[in-house]
Amino acid sequence: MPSEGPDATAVRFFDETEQELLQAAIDSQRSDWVYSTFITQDTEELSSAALARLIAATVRRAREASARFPAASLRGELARKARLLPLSLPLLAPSEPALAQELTRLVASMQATYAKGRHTPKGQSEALDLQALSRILTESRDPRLLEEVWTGWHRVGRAVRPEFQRYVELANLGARELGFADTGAMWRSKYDMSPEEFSVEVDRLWESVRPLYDALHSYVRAKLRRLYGEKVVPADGPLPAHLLGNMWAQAWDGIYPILAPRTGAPSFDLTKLLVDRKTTAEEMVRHAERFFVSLGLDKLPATFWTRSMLLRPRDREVVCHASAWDIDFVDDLRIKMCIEITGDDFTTVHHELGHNFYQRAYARQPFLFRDSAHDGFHEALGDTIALSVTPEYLREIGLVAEVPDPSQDLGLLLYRALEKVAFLPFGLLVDRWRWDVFSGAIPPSEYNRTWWELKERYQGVAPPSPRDEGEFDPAAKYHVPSNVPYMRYFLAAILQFQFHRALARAAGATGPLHRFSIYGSREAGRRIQAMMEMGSSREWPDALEALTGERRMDAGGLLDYFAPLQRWLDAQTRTGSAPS
Ligand code: X8Z
Ligand code: ZN
Repeated sequence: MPSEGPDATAVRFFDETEQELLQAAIDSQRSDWVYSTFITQDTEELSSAALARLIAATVRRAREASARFPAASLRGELARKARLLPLSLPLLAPSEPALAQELTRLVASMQATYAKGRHTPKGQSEALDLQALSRILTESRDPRLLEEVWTGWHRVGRAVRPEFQRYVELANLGARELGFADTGAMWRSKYDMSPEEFSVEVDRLWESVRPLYDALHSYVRAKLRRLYGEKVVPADGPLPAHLLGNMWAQAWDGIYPILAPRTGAPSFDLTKLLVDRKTTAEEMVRHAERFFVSLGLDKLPATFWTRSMLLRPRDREVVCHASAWDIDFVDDLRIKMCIEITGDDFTTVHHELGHNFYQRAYARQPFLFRDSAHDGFHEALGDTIALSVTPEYLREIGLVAEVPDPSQDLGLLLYRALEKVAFLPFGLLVDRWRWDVFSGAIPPSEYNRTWWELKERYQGVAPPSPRDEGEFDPAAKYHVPSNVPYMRYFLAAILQFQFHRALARAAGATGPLHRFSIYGSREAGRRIQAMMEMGSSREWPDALEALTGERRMDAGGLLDYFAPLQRWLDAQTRTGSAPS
């Protein structure tokens, strides 16, 4: 029998690798699902053990691949698999099993601490969870209560700090064993360019949207000053983080009623509509599913409806932060959410289903390509659909009786900007901070100071009162204790408008982008499907091109979308008048 050529050996090696990793990944997902929907000491232990096994298998296979098949010896699909293999998980662990187990236990424990976080505001008898505290941040206009609630939640970070510090050390050991400088460099290596180039790329994108952010920030300051007075809201410098209607000041639409323009405010409120109609959580998800189906995509499998967790259970601790799952990497799709009947969660439901439709579309790819083109694509897809939840669309599906007059567009645009434009610097700074933590540029003794330095530099926000190193405020944000990379959301915030503009044009839009919905457009659906089914089998510019015809990430879509708002904001600043 002739001996196998080098290519055939590599093909076989990667086939076996993918089989082994698929099985380990399914095991890990199942344990993680049970843990996330029922947090106990036992499920914490089982899920961290399963993750440790998956990481160990990945690390072993990645080492063997690089030893047996040097990069230059592989071409095409095999070369791409070899590149993606060590990048397939957001966490690498040292090959010493005791250390790997220690690391995955730390992550499960940090995540559990966050999930169980509660605070009892002064004068109240009940301990409130994050959702209840967040509701107070949007509804109360009492700066003292807002500060109390903000500070109370942020205590959750204190207990996480020592675990986080050890996690950084161990995760870095794992990343270094596979040849990365540190975990941050590993995260930055997933974008088909060098880690350094990626860092420059995100700065380029940020610079292009910064003037719009600055204009919004000035407008919001003027409105807040008028409400809270000059002593609470300073004339310049950062805005107080507890007054912006969100625990991390990452989106400001929660206080839209304070910030609405005097004329041109929308005459309907999606939360109120949903509540008035007694819409259930499941109906919200059905609405979202119908949108995807209108584009020509298949309905969700029946198991989605029996296996998903849509509501917070009363009798056990769960991870409420929304997520989407594909347990078997084929079609065991689920979401896990603690849905509240709000316009915000209506958007989040579309976001999560975007993940599920993407997952199913690439399920026919080899295991190592069952991922989005880059992680920003995964996060952008459902948000792109949510941009098409326009008043006209809501009328079409019978949720509103009448479409507001175009004179109210300004309010709608402002609302969207408070959600999307306000988010941009936050989306950027979380990993600017973590990259420096992983590289050692930020030592543990400066974790909190540097966090607030970045919050001030990028977002222009400050804590209600000075914070010291006894606190650990980064861990009051889900993705930090849970080891979820965050730059993906910054990229998604830009990409979703690039997608929306391209799809709107493909669907025949002529008017302003913010008025257009791709609902029912088969051409938009074809492009989305073409991009999604590629998975990560090609470099991301190919996937971007399949959907948009463009090969570069570009904030032009976002700037076009908000152009009417930007003109209005600029006019206010130019005339020096207080915002109307
Ligand atoms: O974490 C999420 C999703 C789950 S992938 C709900 N998002 C970021 C966040 O909540 O901070 C969506 C927008 C940003
Ligand atoms: Zn997401």
